[in-house]
Amino acid sequence: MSDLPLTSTHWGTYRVEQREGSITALHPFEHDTDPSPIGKGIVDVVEGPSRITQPMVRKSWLETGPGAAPERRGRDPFVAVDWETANDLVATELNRVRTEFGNESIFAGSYGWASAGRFHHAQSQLRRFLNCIGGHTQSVNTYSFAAGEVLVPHVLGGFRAFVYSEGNWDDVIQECDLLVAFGGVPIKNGQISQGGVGNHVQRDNVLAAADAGVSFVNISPLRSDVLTEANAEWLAARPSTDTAILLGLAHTLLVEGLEDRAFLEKFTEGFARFEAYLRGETDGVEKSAEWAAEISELDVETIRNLARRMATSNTMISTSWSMTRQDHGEQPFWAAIALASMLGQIGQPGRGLAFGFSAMNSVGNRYARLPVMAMPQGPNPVKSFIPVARISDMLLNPGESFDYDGQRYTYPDARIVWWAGGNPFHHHQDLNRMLEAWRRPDTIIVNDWCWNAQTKHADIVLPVNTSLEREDIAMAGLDPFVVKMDKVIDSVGQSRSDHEIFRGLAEHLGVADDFTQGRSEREWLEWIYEESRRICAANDIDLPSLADLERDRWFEAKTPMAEPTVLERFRADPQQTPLKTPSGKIEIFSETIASFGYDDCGGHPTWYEPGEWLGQTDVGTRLHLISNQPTTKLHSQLDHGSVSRAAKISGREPITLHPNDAAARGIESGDIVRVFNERGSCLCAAIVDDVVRPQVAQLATGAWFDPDPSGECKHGNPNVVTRDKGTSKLAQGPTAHTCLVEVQKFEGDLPAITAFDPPLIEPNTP
Ligand SMILES: Nc1nc2c(c(=O)[nH]1)N[C@H]1C(S)=C(S)[C@@H](COP(=O)(O)OP(=O)(O)OC[C@H]3O[C@@H](n4cnc5c(=O)[nH]c(N)nc54)[C@H](O)[C@@H]3O)O[C@H]1N2
Ligand SMILES: Nc1nc2c(c(=O)[nH]1)N[C@H]1C(S)=C(S)[C@@H](COP(=O)(O)OP(=O)(O)OC[C@H]3O[C@@H](n4cnc5c(=O)[nH]c(N)nc54)[C@H](O)[C@@H]3O)O[C@H]1N2
Ligand SMILES: [Mo]
Repeated sequence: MSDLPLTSTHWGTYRVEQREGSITALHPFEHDTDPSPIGKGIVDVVEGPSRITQPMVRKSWLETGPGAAPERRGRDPFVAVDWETANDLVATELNRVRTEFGNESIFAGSYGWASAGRFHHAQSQLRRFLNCIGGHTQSVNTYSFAAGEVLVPHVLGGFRAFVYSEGNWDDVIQECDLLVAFGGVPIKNGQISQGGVGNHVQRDNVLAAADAGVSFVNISPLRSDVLTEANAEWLAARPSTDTAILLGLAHTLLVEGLEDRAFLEKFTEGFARFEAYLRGETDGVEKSAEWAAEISELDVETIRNLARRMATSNTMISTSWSMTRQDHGEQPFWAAIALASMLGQIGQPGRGLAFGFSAMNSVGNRYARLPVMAMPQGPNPVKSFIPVARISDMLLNPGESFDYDGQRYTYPDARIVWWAGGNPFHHHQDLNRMLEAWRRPDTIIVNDWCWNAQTKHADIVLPVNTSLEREDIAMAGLDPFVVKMDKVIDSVGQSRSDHEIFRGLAEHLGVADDFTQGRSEREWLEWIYEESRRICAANDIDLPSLADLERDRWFEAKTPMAEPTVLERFRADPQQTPLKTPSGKIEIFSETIASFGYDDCGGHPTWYEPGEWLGQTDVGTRLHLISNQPTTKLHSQLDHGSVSRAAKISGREPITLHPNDAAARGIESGDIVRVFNERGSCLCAAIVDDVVRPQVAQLATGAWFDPDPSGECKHGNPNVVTRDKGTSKLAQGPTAHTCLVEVQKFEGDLPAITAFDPPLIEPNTP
């Protein structure tokens, strides 16, 4: 087995078997102690009807050119063309838009996860190519934690420097008594690490912490967000009320004199302003435990007792990334930092604050991150950008202005939209609104390998090969394993790597030398690896020669973290190692943010009523929908594969309902239900289980959008009903987790699932 070629994915490393040029099996890597089943899902879909094997052009677009019948996107047949024709069409369209509108009108934010592998990173290849011809409009921040990425730098002086390493399992196991996890410690999410995983460690760490006597508190609408074996206390709060709970805990500390005044004095800025708010001096509302209990539907004494336990234990607060994907998603992170500051334990081992244990496998491990080279994108002369989740706003409102992190900017007039390595039909909220926006650009180009909703809604589809069809190196820096990814089979059909696609286009546009710098794919790979080796060596990390790596196929560069973390250094010496904030301290009050004058994000952690939630007076029979990350796949990737399909019921995505809510609607496990609100509707299959709290419905993301003629998704994609509003003017992050829906039993004839069928393809008859 260990002689078989290796491949790396975001969900793990696998040995690959092939016979006569076709993939026959994937086996877990022998050094993975808790391998993810997700990988096997690729075997039956590398080839087959859902694979795109030739460049494709939407029929109306081919016949009448850019802007043709945009309402027919997703409905028109496609026409298969050869690469020469595809390159001609794309190059001509790029030149038209560049000269008539300027490069700003090429939107290539192209957000998404693509595949593991340092060289074949789809977005880098796309942006490098576009930067060779004058640049493109970008997107900033992530769907993962936009609100945290923009807020936390104002409060702690950075975000990425904290998110993976502040708080680690070794110290939790040794030092922590009480782990209070907002959004839990979801092992399902620990299957993933961006850029590749060698060994999955989250489950073992949770079990070791439980064995060591750590008490887990799971504050979440889902009991299963902490492993059963950890015996967590489950506080099933209303979704999107974390900020109120955090404020109620903070208020309890305050009125019971449990706050660490010495810590607040020495290490934080502006606590007095926050204290006045907690005491109700600024708005007449005390943020008491009673107040928090009413909002969250937790028990008052539970909140009070938790505050007391936190003050008298070695306490770690873990804040799941999901909290940033709710309305006002800046606030729970800020309130958690404020609460941890009041406890005074920040910067001590196993205590204080961690950003989302098990959000990915790489969170909470105390080893040095590998400093590695990325595929260089080159300078982008275009300065225009959007916050990533404002894609529909941009397309619907060209020329209009928007707020973001203290400034006002203008939406560009995007004429070309280009996606390589991401899927907005998976990731974006309110898909019906997005479909409206999707009609605005003249031309939509997508590089992808399968007929998912996004390729079906494109004008020009450029077929890429999968990572099993090209060589690469997995070396994202987050995971200690470096894996030489073998090319196991030839490219399926006429598919090409993203690099090869852009090299072809660069030749057409006369910028091939700029794009390739004279290097072949193999020479780029060698260059990226040798550069990474050099940078690692400068940081005392020795990577093997490429020849040795190719011989052994993998290398574990596990180097203990040499340095204390930022917060450990800050606690040890706040004068010498201040935070990179204006005051050098933790900004419980931020003059900077206050100076922006936003009505939806003021100068200190604040409870703002969410746009939709169970506490609103007209909630009626609606349930709160949690569209969390799926267990059997990564986002939309491999939804068409065997592993994801095995978890569906009657071919539809399962939705979990509490027995009370199911009974009230006459719904039983296995029934098909319609989930809907004013934004849209979808069909799913019910699982009735008290693993969710009453009034909450849980429907994971990832089912490929499969609209019937009326727009109802037959397959269960939650983003037809989620809301498309920014977290606030500060971060403008997505708010998918703040969403109310009606759920009804579906009666009538079940429509067939067409999500995995290719579109109609016509031969090219000139
Ligand atoms: N309702 C709701 N929505 C959410 C979330 C939520 O919690 N709730 N979470 C959000 C989050 S955190 C995220 S990160 C996003 C994820 O959203 P995305 O990252 O956009 O989702 P993926 O399905 O990973 O999309 C990757 C696409 O790249 C393609 N691909 C794979 N390899 C290659 C390659 O080598 N080249 C090219 N060109 N393409 C390739 C895949 O086929 C797939 O279509 O979703 C967000 N959406
Ligand atoms: N298997 C798998 N793993 C993944 C991914 C995947 O697609 N599949 N995606 C990866 C990516 S891109 C990311 S960004 C991370 C995201 O990691 P997270 O943000 O942690 O992911 P979620 O599953 O959205 O949320 C975790 C849990 O938070 C709970 N939750 C939801 N809303 C609330 C709330 O208002 N309050 C509280 N307290 N809890 C709430 C939900 O019950 C949910 O199960 O996951 C990564 N891991
Ligand atoms: Mo994410």
